[in-house]
Amino acid sequence: DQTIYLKDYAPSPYLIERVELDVRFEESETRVRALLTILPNRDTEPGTPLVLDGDELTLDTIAIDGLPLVLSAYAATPDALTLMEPPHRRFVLETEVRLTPETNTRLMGLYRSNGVWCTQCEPEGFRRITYFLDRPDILSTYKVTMTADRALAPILLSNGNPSGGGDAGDGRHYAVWEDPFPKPAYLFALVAGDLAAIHDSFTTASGRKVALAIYCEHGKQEQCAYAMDALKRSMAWDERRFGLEYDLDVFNIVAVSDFNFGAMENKGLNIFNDKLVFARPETATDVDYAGIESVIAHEYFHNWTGNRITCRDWFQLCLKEGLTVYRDQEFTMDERSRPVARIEDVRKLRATQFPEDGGPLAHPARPDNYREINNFYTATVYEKGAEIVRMLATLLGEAGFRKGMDLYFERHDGDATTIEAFIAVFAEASGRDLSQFEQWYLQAGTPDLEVGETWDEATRRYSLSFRQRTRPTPGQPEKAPMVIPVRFGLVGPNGSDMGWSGVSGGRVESDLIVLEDGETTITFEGVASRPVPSLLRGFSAPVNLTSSLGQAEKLFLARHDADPFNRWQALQDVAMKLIIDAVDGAALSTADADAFTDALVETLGAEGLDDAFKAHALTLPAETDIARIIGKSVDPDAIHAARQSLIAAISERAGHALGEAYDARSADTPYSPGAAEAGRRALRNTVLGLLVRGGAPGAAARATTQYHEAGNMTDRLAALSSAVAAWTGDAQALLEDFRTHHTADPLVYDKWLAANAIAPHGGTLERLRAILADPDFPRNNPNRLRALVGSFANANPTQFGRADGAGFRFVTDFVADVDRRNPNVAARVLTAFRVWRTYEPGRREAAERALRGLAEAGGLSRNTADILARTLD
Ligand code: BAL
Ligand code: ZN
Repeated sequence: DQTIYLKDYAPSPYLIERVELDVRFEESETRVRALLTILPNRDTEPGTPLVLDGDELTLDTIAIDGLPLVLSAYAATPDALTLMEPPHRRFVLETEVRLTPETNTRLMGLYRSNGVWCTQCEPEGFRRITYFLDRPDILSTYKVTMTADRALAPILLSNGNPSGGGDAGDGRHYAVWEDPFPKPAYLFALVAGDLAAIHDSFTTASGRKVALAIYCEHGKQEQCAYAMDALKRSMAWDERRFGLEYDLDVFNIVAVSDFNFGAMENKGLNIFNDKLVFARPETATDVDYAGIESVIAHEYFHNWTGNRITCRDWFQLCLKEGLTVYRDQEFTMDERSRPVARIEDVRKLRATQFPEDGGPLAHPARPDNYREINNFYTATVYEKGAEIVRMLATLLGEAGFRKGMDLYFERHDGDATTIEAFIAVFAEASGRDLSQFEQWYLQAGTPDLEVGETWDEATRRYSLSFRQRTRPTPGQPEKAPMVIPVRFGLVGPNGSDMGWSGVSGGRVESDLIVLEDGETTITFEGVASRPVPSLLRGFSAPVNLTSSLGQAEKLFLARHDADPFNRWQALQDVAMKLIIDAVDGAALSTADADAFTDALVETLGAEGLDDAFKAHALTLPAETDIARIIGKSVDPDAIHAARQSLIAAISERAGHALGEAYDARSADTPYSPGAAEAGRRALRNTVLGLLVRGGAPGAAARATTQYHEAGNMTDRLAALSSAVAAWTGDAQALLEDFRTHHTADPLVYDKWLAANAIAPHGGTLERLRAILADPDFPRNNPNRLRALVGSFANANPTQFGRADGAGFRFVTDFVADVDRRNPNVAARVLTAFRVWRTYEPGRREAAERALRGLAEAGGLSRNTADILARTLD
């Protein structure tokens, strides 16, 4: 068992103060010479061996302070370099290794993507480049010299600032980069290749001019303009909102086409998956533009939350990721619509994190053990981590939160630190005891929060009773009560919030109830009339709320709640109940269908709500979300049919209003990616989807027309998706047309792959098999693989969950194959099975058979074996 435990953390016996790397690129191999200035740590005994990490390395030469080592002084394997008895003083270790980036299909360490040398070091890729103490608490300054053929790699980039370069003879050249900020090895990066670029600059609040560049393959420069704009807005926002300025003379971004992550925050040299850089209206959708904006911001924000202050060990990953996601979410909210951004973040949380937290892969936001750290870049660490920071901001208020953040930077700049240290600065700055709050980082599982109410007409007394419970998760059978901030209002008969004259039974701070116990009853005195409670406004805590409110009260909130998030939530709740009742065999009543449709139509026509909000209001809960709420004996076909019949009922009743809304938003204005225009398109396309899936007369033809006439990818793809989702008579032809006319760009090819993959249609699997069997299919590119099989497994519940088990086998066969080349991609796709125990018995057995087959075949990577073992546990 190779489990690593948080409790075993100990400081490294040696430190590495300075790293000088000399990297020489050749066509078929790369030589890396490293000069490491090493010194023993404070309490290290003389004679303590020094063990440097390696991964598939071959040592060519080794010396200390210029003197070659005798064989007995060290041991070198591909995984480690051990110095038996290093000097008990500062010394320089010199090593040289040879790498073959051309054959590195894992995309960790140094590899080549489209001929460009690039790196990915987080979490443990640097050890694939040179022997090193590859742990985030080893902070070093770096000087990097790169030499390459001038024609093959005219661009040579690394972290920090450029500090020299020139001719190296024989058609070769070199460049030197120095990074003055001590950093962990996971933030190291280099790029060498023949790249084009766009350039710009940003002047910081204190007047320093920073040179900005985005590098990409030739011909793609114009597609980087939106990313550059997002970068400049991010830099300005971090100054405004958190007082954080950029600290180097240059900030470079490089777009590469083969990348495991979305992007990587290497100091001064962010490397991006190209799908999160390239955008133009003909190839990128509004969702792509928004994704680019948020990830550009996210990686930039890491410069302070992650790079200047980093993690002591990988258990603390949430320290940088949860906080940085919170920061990028806030950026999006400030740049776009706050309630719409909140709805989108919560939808993502429920689609990705809640199922994780409720299944076999559940883990605390700060785990206390792992077998493979690559498997902990999860929705829990990222999205729940952001929710935890958001709750902290809710509890402390904006000014209190900012005070804590300021103290965090003041106290910990330059540190590799912990979640405890993060919480401690907020406790100190606010004078509050946050020890119970810290449980959010330590305890896995989504709390269930049940609420009941009582109203005493005679005394005008209104009570809310809360009961919280967190179900057991792997390794945590018992759960403690959590601090749950519940933002709320008591909505009166006219739709406005009512006041009260007194409150007892718990902590209430203006519009915030703070729950701390397993059970709490709060009584409000002097309430004018029986209220409808609006609870968890803005989704103030990541919990599953169930209340005793009936459908009529929910529809009242949908119309009147002062909190737009809860207006949306109320509609979701009503739809969820109607669909689940239908799954349970209760036919949709005319009265229910009318009442729900009326509320939707009213929302559609409401003044003061933006189109993006209305688009979300008109989107029914996803089938996977319905399955999660049902929780057991799940039959994806029954859920699909029930959801489908509600769509049909809406489309039948509201066809006219929907058609008018569609036409009213059909003006052919030039494309702009701004929030208002994107919202208009989102609403129009949501309406189209309802009409097409609802079988409204003429709707299928309308989708076909929109597909052909679309002036941008957002509208074209939406039309295609509606046709495919409903499998209209034209669906097959439209898929063919898209393949023929729009897939020369690999990022658009991904859209075609995903459109095929998510078709809820019996022929889907066969089509996917044919696509994968094509010898030209790019089977090493993570984006292509995820678009095809990731989309299928995560976003096509009826076909992945086919009763005959063929969908499950398709995915496990794929995982077995891809795992040999890229364990990260394979392990990630396999996580789709986290729901397997929630299926009805037939599907459950089929899924288990597929998983056990994968286990029995053996030979899996540590990444995939870990996910598989936990999934089956
Ligand atoms: N640190 C890995 C990519 C990201 O979260 O920014
Ligand atoms: Zn991040």
